[in-house]
Amino acid sequence: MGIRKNQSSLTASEKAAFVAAVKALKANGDYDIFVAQHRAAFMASPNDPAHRGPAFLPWHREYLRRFELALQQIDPGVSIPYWDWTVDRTAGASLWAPDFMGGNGTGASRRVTTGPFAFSTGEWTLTVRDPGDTVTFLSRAFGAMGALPTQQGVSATLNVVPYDSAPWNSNSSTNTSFRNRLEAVIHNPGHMWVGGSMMAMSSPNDPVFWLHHCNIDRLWAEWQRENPAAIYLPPSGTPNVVAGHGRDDPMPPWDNEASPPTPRSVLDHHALGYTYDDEEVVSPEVVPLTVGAPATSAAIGQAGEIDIYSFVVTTPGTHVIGTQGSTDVVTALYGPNDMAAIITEDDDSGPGANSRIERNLSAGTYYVRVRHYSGSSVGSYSISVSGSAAEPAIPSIQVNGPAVQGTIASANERDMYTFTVINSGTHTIETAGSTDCFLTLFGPGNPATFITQDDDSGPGTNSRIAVSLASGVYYVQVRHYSPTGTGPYSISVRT
Ligand SMILES: [Cu+2]
Repeated sequence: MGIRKNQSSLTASEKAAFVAAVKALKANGDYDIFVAQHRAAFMASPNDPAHRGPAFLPWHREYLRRFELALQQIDPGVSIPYWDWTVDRTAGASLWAPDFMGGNGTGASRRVTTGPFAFSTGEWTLTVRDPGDTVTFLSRAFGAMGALPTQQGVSATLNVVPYDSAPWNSNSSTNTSFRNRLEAVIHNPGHMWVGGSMMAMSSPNDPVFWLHHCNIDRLWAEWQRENPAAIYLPPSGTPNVVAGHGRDDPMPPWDNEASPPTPRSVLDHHALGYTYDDEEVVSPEVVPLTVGAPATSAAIGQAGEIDIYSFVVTTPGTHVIGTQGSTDVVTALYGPNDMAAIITEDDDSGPGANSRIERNLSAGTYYVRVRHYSGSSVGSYSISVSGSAAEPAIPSIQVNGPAVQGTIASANERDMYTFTVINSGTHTIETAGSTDCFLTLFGPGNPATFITQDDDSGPGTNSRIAVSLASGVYYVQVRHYSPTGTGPYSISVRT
């Protein structure tokens, strides 16, 4: 998972790598495509899919992530840094040094003449510009218009709930719309303080755009963490909401893709593949639950912790995900087969302060995220999943956990196990014992997707599969090599 760091903490080589990747993207033409997408969004006004509406945050999250992935095509070690303007508030900040963003503009034209993005380098010519704009060099005018947001202003913004409110545009009250407050009161002044190129519809021409928006995205992520029950608003189909801004609306300009991003699909930034360097430690392990099995005991061990579970539905039908105990936990359900696709969230539908989600679920793998209702509290709980239909329980194997004992008790028996890969990499699945076992591996996410099989690569007649696996849920089938053979064995998965 890529870590987005505070730009002030980057090493000289990290700064150089970011700058080099940005300039490579500029040189190959892709950078200007990003600039054009941002300009096109503005020019679609009043039907702008990206600004002055609820999707301001999701649209830019998707946009930044695509930009970051493009940078990583050039240098996999690069992530977008963020600019915390509540701390780095002057032209003297290292952000503006010649080894990073370069400095303020000079002269009447406010031309940037220092750093890697100065026009004089010959490598930073503005080719995508607003209509009528003929200026081909980067310009900045620090502080000429407006002031940078303060910590006080940011804190007041983070306290606003709900996410958004009618009329779902730039007129939404900044007391009842977190989005509009963050957009209008925090984000817009950042563009204005930098000035020059950052004032344009083509503002991504200034590379500091990405660092500015990265900080906006970080604040949204922080707000989401502090308000786990506050869902994205409004739902699709809400009257007078511009297309692309409803929760399940495909977001232009990506709406013609096979599975276009929606505001809902980008709500979990971890699922998109990145995190921020200031996030509290999140329990990294996905704990497999079995439908119909006894409850699993767990705890929110530290403030802000999120526990993640997975379970596999093989028999479609009504399922109940419930917590037990005296801790006020909030549970969110995701899937099928997509850790980022939220289905629903619940706080207190169960007994006491427990959560309870009852849903008709199709076959597939589901994920459950559990956190304390209060971001500052801890406590123990237990969690279980039950299904209305008799669900054949698939025992799970913990990666690097103890070997699981099994037996081929009758001719032609096939034992199925599941395991969850969190960190992609080489995994070794193998049997031990004196029974001639045969392994078949399936997944990820689908017990019908064949990966590989093995008979005797392990010691003796044991089977061993060593394979590089991406994160996800896998299924492994054990049978005897002989259709009539039986016998005990054990099975393990190790990295
Ligand atoms: Cu924008």
